[in-house]
Amino acid sequence: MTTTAGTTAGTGLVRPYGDTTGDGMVQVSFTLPLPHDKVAEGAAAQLAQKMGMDPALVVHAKAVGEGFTFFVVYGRVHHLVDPSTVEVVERDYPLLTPKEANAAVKEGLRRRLVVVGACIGTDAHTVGIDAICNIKGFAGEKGLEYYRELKVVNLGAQVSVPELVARAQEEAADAVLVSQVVTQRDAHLHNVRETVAAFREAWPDETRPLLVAGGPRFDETMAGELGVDRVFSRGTTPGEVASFLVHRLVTARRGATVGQAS
Ligand code: B12
Repeated sequence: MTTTAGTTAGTGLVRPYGDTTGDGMVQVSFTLPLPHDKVAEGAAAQLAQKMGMDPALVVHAKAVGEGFTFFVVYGRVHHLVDPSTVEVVERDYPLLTPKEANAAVKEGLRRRLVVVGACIGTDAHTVGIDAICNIKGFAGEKGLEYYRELKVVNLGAQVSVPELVARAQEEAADAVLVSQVVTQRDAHLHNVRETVAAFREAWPDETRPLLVAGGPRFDETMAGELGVDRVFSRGTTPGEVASFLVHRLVTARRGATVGQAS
């Protein structure tokens, strides 16, 4: 039984909706390596049916270059999803204002906290790392360069892993921020793994800079699998990153020292 809110009564299960609540309608888009004709449209509908859409209606088809067609298909799925089984990375540190972050670094570290950022590999998409690092910031928040107690070295685009290691060593970085936007052939995952391996080789675990990866198509639950300390994804704000760095590099470490001493 489906309630008007699109949830299945009492179970917490939900289904998507398009025209009327709980109707199961979804829209997907994809490209097939076929010239645009009726056969191609039929193939698109067949693919959507095999993906579980029934009925599946091709609502848009457009030739994109020779021998390829882009499709949008609208149709009904019958699947239910259970939000209670979804795994997410919840923020496990307090959000600090720049003033609070500066005060914590000043008191806890007694020197500026050094952050090196870069967009690595052949990736030239710097808008994301700039949104986090540059003073002008993102989403109404100032970037890390605004924080008086942070020294930010933003290396920009297409930085090689050896260059990143060398600069992190030279700057005695406390944290290194790696941005990856292009995901073709899983380049973002390969590049981050290469970075992790290089950092493990260059530093012993106890002194290795905190390694943070970010970009719109990362799955935040993948930090452990990739070997980084944290993954940030779409819509990250500079304040979240600053708060995380202060938490891991200052507050939590001080807490550990205090705890050990007592
Ligand atoms: C602008 C842009 C470009 C510009 C980049 C200019 C620049 N200086 O950055 C130019 C024109 C150069 C460009 C080129 C290309 N692009 Co482009 N580009 C885009 C576009 C339109 C916007 C990206 C962007 O700026 N987003 C805004 C920022 C603020 O968002 P963000 O990057 O997600 O960053 C946020 C978070 O992810 C996070 N974050 C990001 N990095 C980090 C790092 C850390 C440490 C942390 C904590 C957080 C964090 O914080 C940020 C703020 O919230 C996207 C499509 C789109 N709408 O997203 C395509 C897109 C990324 N580009 C794409 C492609 C394919 C290319 C090219 C290969 C095209 C070509 N054939 O030449 C080239 C590649 C060039 C190269 N060598 O990398 C594809 C990538 C597809 C894929 N599967 O990987 C996209 C998705 C477009 C598409 N739909 O096909 N591109």
